[in-house]
Amino acid sequence: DSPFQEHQFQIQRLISAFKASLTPNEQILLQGYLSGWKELIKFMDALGAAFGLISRETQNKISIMEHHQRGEHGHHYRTVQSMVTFELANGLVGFQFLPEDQPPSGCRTLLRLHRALKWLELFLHKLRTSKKDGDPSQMCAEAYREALAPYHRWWVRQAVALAFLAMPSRQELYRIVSPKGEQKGQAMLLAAIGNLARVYNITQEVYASHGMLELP
Ligand code: 1PZ
Repeated sequence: DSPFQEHQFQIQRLISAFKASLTPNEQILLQGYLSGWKELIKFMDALGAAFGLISRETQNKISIMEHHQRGEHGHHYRTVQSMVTFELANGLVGFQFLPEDQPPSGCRTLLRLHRALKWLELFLHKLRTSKKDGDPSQMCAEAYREALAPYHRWWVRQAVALAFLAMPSRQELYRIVSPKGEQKGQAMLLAAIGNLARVYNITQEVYASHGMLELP
């Protein structure tokens, strides 16, 4: 094994992280959730410099979550559910506006990652079911229009559109996902999508039940 291996994206680690984030009684452990996201940063870094902005923004959101986890009330940030309960009970969610004098809430920060997870689920599904001549740039853009664009400001949508143009070919993507060939890759993608979707759906229910799907 190469000594650099842990810096390289491995879809198996992505699958394991999101799988491990889900407890038997459907609590979502933030540690697993965030390590899944850290694996995704490696994926973006493998795609090249054009994805730097998106990768840094992802790291930003992860850092805010980790800041909460290290804080005085860190033990409340063990699961999505305990975080929501804690921030709701203490008026920390920020339903009206984004505070300027303190870090953004865990709830509104996780919501950004949560929406992006839907993008990923859609994109991976398109990639898995695509034909040999499928164009990943287009798959990205379609998934983006559906899952994320409605929440992004104009300049962000422009920047993201540019990044999509730099998307590698389908063949190259499959090579990153699975060096062992396309068939194996499709099976891995299916497993990844299944685990992402389960975590997404539970989070979505938690957020919906508290009217938290539109936090500023
Ligand atoms: C392969 C890479 C595909 C990327 C998919 C599309 C993601 C677009 C994310 C663009 C983020 C760059 C600019 C900053 C955007 C922020 O305004 C928003 C909203 O946060 P706020 O301003 O409200 O604090 N940030 C986000 O939406 C977080 C997005 C996280 C990055 C998602 C990456 C998708 C995972 C790709 C894995 C291959």
